[in-house]
Amino acid sequence: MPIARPAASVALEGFELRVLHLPLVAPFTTSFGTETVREVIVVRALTSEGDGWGEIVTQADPLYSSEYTQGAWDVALRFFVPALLDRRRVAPHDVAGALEPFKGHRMAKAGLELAVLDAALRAEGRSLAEYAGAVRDRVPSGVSVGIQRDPAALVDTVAGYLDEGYVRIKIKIKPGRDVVDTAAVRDAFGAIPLQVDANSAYTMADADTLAELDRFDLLLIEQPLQEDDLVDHAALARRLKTPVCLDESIVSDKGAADALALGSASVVNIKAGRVGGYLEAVRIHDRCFAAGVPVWCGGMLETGIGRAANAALAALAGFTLPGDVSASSRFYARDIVSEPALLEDGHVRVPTGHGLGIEIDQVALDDFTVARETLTR
Ligand code: NPG
Repeated sequence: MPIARPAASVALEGFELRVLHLPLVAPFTTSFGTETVREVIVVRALTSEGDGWGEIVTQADPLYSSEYTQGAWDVALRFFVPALLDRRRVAPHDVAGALEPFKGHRMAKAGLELAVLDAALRAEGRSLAEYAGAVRDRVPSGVSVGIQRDPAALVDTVAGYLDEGYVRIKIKIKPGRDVVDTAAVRDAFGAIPLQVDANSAYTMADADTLAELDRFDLLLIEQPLQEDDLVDHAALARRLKTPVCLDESIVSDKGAADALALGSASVVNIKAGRVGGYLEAVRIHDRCFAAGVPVWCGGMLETGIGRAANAALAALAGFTLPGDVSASSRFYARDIVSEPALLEDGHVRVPTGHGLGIEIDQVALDDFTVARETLTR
């Protein structure tokens, strides 16, 4: 459903950007590398109506996408923040248009838009969930499990998450660690809801191996091929029984429309950062919902800021598959919000407070800050 009542504008006074280094509770390994510290940019919009918070979900290195933290920092401070401060008043739905002349850098745009959205909704006394049209007050919580030392270690790790109550397991795969890892988890845990994520580690030359995964009755296989391989994904989707889900390939609503028209995906992972913001994410949801295509909310190891926003997004009607919306403790021993997301009976609560419904833990924020810059009008 399109957003029923847009948020009013706020008078922008400035933006504060910080780079944070948050230690992870355990290393997180994907087909593109291992992270032990989450480097992330936190945005604070300073407005006459009050502050708003956002998060730029880039990683330190451009391995998941072409975006990376120093690039986002530079483009945000050099181009995006000045372009927004040029306008005296800005509403959340104006942000994308104001930044549209600048190509790409969707994660940076999304983080700035989120901060404006939070400020505007707080000023109005509305929650993000209410604004976006949420239909649930809690969302089922899936967990993304990185590649482990060996399949036995993977089984141990998955057992721990199942004990905690996660309702869906996603395992990362890469060539050589696909069929064996998936078989190990299926053998150990039977018919649990299970899916795999390749983070674009394969080509069509691997189609036979990927077809072997069909026997595991997976919910889906996520992003097997390269970001720009929509036609190959369509060919692979015809070949596999396992539903193909796209992540990296979908960077806009238009891209989602193209992928659906081509048959490149029968499920879509929606990440607000990847598509340039929560408003574009809602548009993709609406398109998929109208087309009967299931969507789920992806994760980018968000802090409590983005995690709260993701829980609100995942509460829309079309999010029919559990998302990577896990408890904060999945990644962090200490978060930067005063009430980090908890796992309760396999679910995460949708925040009801105004805006994102979070309170920043200012001490934690300062402790994790490694760089800071403020631009004002
Ligand atoms: O639960 O936040 C989470 C992590 C989910 O696996 C996850 N994210 O490819 O989807 C991904 C992956 C990722 C994380 C990608 C960080 C890029 C950066």
